[in-house]
Amino acid sequence: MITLYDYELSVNCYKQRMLMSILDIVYEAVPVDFFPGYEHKGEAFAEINPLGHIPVIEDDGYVLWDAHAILTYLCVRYDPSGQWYPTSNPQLLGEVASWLQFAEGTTNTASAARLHDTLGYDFDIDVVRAGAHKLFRVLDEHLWFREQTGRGWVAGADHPTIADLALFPDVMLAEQGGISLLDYPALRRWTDHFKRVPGFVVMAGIYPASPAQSPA
Ligand SMILES: N[C@@H](CCC(=O)N[C@@H](CS)C(=O)NCC(=O)O)C(=O)O
Repeated sequence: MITLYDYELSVNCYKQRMLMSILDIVYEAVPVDFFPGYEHKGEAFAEINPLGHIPVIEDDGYVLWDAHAILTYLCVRYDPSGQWYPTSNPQLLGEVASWLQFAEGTTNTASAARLHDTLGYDFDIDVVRAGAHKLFRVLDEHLWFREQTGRGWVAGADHPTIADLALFPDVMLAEQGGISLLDYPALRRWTDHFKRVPGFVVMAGIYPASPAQSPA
């Protein structure tokens, strides 16, 4: 059984909960008092992750940290379809890896702005918001071109991958960090699209797709 060291409001923990729901993986969540307790910065937690970050998983004694590393591990081990982390398609895999790296950027800008505004984290808010807008412009244009090819996902496949999953919460919750999505129509269409993935789960501030827009 997998254990997820988890904080309900963390985007990076949400990514793990989302993937485990999509892949139907049974897991136990161990809540970490991220705020206001800063448990992830304590000595006991340093035994689990010396960097003091969540998420961390433990799978039958195997401990792994780093949000995107965990996503790749879970896919390779538990996704028989090979869809979410497409190891058998080198070009698609390369694109997924590239967009996962891009998602580090959206986490360090858009989600940092959210941590600043909601939990009082000490970031230069103007810098992180500007950084998020720069990345969102790139992603919005990219997704617009993808739409023209009839493939509405981040990597060039007709199905979502962990690149979509890793970017989704940073985009979807950006407004909590004072970053409006008004100027990014393709981004908004893509978030609606992602909400219809079977197994999609919500977290505070993220709502399911509107039934009115669901296909008949
Ligand atoms: N790339 C890192 C980032 C994870 C991350 O930033 N996690 C946040 C919660 S969403 C965190 O633990 N922040 C604590 C801190 O940086 O002080 C990883 O995946 O381990």
